[in-house]
Formats: sequence, structure tokens, C-alpha cells
Amino acid sequence: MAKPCVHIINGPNLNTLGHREPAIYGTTTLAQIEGWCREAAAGPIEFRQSNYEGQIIEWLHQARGVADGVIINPAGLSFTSVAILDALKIYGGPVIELHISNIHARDPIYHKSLMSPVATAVIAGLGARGYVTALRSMYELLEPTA
Ligand code: DHK
Repeated sequence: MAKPCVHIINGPNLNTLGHREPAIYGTTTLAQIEGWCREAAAGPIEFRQSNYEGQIIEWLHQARGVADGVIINPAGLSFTSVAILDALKIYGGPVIELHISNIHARDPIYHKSLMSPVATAVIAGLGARGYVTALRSMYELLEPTA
């Protein structure tokens, strides 16, 4: 495979990382996370964030046939958006669902992600560094080394 292309998609409110509930999300900004991902990248990546469900859906449609893998933090839309769930099915490639926090240790409204049944893997609770873990894990999924 040519250098794998990975799209990283972030949902609502993640643009406020850094000052958003630091006790839960830490103080790392999304721009810093993007920098970490670009340093760790072994191929082309797209790193995007939107507060709008439709924009996320458009990006997932665009990823079909382009991205070898998708890493998505749907944020609050994880628990409500059947439309994003359907768009993940349309994309059809490997998906890692990522949450900075351990959603299962939080309020019950955060316990059931609609996306998880179609995700190849779910990472939750590793904090901002989880993005780099997800990227490295995606490369391993795409090109197993062991
Ligand atoms: C991010 C959000 O914005 C929340 O709505 C989710 C997720 C958790 C995260 O941990 O990255 O519940």
C-alpha cells in the first residue's frame, strides 16, 4: 500500500479544547493535538473539526475511496446522530471511534455511543494523547507489522 491516508474528524465543541472543562478534557488545544498527529503521521492526513452535523457527514462521504481509514471523535453527536452512523456505514472503511474522556465513567447520557457498533475499534479515556494512539493503531490495522 502507498503511504496510508487517514482522515481525522472532530465534532462539536472540540474547537474549545484547552479551556473546555479542563478537569475532563485537559488543557491541550485541538491545534496542539493536530500538531502531534502530523508529527506522528506516516502518510497524508486530514485533520478537521466542525460544530455542524451536516459538515461531518459531508466529510465522511468525501472519505469514501479517499481515506484508507477514518478516526472520528463525534463528541456530543456520538449519542444522538443516526445520520453520522449512517454516513460511517457509507464510508465503509476502517473506523476508530475516539473519545478523550472515558465516556463510560461519566454521566449516563454519555454511556451509549451510536457509532460504536460500526467502529473497528473504540478508544476512550486516554486523554488528548489518544489521538496519536488512534493514528498509530490505524496504521497497524492497515499494515500489520506483527
Ligand atoms: C467529547 C465531547 O464533546 C463529549 O460530548 C463526549 C467526548 C466526550 C470526548 O471525550 O472526547 O461526551
